[in-house]
Amino acid sequence: MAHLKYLKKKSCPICEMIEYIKMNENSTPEFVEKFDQIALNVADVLSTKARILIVDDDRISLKLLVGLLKQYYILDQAESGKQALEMIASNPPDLILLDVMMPEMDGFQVIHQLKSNQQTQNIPVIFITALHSLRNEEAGLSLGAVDYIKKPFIPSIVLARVRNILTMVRHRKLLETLAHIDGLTEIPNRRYFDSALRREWHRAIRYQNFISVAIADVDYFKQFNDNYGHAKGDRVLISLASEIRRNLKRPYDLVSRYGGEEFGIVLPKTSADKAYQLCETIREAVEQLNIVHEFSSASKKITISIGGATVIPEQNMDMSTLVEKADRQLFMAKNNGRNQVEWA
Ligand code: GH3
Ligand code: MG
Ligand code: MG
Repeated sequence: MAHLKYLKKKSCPICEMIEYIKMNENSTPEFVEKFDQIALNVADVLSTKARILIVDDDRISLKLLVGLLKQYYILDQAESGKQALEMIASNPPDLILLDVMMPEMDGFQVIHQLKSNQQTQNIPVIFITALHSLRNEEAGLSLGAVDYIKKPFIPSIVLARVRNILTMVRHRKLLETLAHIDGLTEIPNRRYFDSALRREWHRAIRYQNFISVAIADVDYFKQFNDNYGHAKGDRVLISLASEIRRNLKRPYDLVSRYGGEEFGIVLPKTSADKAYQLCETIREAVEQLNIVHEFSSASKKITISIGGATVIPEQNMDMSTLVEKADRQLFMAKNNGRNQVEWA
């Protein structure tokens, strides 16, 4: 519960909203537990110290800024535009403080590159510069900088502006976090599945690794809902989500709520053999939950069917072909009698 105490100390509208919902719904423990989970994700965002990259070829000015900010933030430093771009690509910061006048590549060129790249275009940039003319300020802002601070700067003003912008960054991250969580099961949703799969797909192309995808679907779930009620069906989905998640051991393995009673699983760097075995373990684990389902023709318990597929993707391959393959295998698993895993 430490995260909840942490949240209470923060004045953040989203945290207040979560607290409000919790207070008003405290009659149902599941509901409170669900919001505790969301709060945990929110606390993760809030408790992570923001990272700032300071880019300046003038060591004195670099030192001044570091001295000012180091007790509040994690700082990276670059002394040229080129070095900054490399650091941003390998480890994107939350905010960039960018000098304009630098040899070889100036700050305007740096921001231009950042804004033309989808991976970096949303990182806020503040110019801190000795260029005082309105024309330069206008140029900096129109290139997409969020602020333009003139040297010699006033420390308290820099600190306040940095803090304001990082508050906005944090709110955006919170919204992104909340927008990626399925409301019922508390696991990532379909939107997150799509973006995670895209990321892993490109990584698999780059390093020529296996990537496996599986779709798990509850057997005769309509019958379950019709006979035991939708609320009980919802509780089954919550149990299944946490059971599948419990069986994924590696940090980059992912389970998400893919559709109504379907779960999408992404297993990067996993061969067909290993992925099949893991899904077989998951299928058994679900069976072992022993959730009674008298109306299932596959078993008298809740079971799942899983279809999966594995590839080492090529540059020109479309990621959706892998999901379609897994879907066809799921169809086969259903046709062959359900409560089984089929793999391609
Ligand atoms: P099959 O073995 O072929 O998959 O049969 P099925 O009955 O599971 O499949 P069908 O596609 O006919 O029905 C899926 C059911 O899943 C229908 C719907 O009531 C249920 N379902 C989908 N989303 C939810 C949900 O959020 N909560 C609950 N309780 N049920 C859901
Ligand atoms: Mg289905
Ligand atoms: Mg089903």
